[in-house]
Amino acid sequence: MKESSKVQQYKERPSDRSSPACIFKLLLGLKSAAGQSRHIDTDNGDNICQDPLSRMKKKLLIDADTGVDDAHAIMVAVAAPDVEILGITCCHGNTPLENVLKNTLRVLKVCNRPDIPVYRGCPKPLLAREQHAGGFHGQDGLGDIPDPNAPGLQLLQEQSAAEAIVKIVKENPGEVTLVAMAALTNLAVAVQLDPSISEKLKALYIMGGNTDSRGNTTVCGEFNFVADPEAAYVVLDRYTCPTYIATWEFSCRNSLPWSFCNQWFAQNNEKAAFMKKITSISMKKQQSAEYQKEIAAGRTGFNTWSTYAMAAAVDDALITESEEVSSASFKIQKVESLKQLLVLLLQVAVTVELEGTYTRGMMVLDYMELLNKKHKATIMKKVDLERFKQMLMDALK
Ligand SMILES: [Ca+2]
Repeated sequence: MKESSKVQQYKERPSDRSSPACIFKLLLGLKSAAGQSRHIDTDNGDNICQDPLSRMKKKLLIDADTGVDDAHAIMVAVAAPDVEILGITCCHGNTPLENVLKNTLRVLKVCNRPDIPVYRGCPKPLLAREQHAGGFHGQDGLGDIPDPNAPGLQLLQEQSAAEAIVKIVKENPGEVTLVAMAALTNLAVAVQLDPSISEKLKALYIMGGNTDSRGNTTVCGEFNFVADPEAAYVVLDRYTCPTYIATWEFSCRNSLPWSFCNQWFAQNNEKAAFMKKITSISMKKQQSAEYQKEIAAGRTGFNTWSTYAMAAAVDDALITESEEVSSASFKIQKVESLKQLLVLLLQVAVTVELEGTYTRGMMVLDYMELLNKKHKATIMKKVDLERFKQMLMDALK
């Protein structure tokens, strides 16, 4: 086994740089320079502990099929400090595209953020049969609790989702974090329109795929990847920016205690009431015996799938250190910081099965490096659940 001490670098949130935590991290960084396989990103020494006045907001672009969990995730992003949402591109998925568009506008209305641009995306997969998850999310995708005063689709931007992804990424090179919470059709079309966006992104966070060949839609397939396997293949093949994946099994292993949901919904305001209403069907479904069969080595509890990817994207500044503990064909990193959200990560090349009778749409992890892919994705393994809960609570304040 080849020994290696390759160092991972993660961006420091500018607003943290003048804090005591920043100073502590810098001290750790000096320690790492003395021979430890740890590293604190120093931005080449130019940009450490800046004046808070010079801080920049993190730029997020969201692709969604809103969807109950995507609604949760959008509300987490809207509530996050130091985050600017450049737009939300909508895709078919948990519910038909027309519902996704309406639902996204409804969520932004509850958040009092109608200014965030919303874009119409692809209504169907590239090749696969169109499918939805109304049994889980409600037939309208948002708990079947209609709002007679819901915003109209005249609020949508004229540009298509794929065009908007290309435009926004090119206007902000190296600055945009793209959070993909739906089938990956819009992302696949966007990179076909302009391949250069794959390296102009700061990072890509995906909710989708699986690691242990456990499915939630087919025997071996997670919904977002099964909903458009060809698009998932294209995205994992063509996007070469740092890529982080919140898989199905990861979300199961980090599900929330039911008691937390009671606390979450108990906040006495419009957002909490909205959240409780739209989540009701999904919660009942997750408490059913049928759903328990889907849970992969997880624990009983509430799972808000996309929100894990969103939380990691919003809070990636907390991934300030990594340690390589295996250096064969893949790497496992322990992430250590004062406040850690993701505490264990795995780096490996990934792709998607397109032809299997039982496995079409299943994510494939290339531990043996037989695919000869240079680009490795980072697979999330474990989350700091207390910190995650706090982000969810803050989303309803
Ligand atoms: Ca979704």
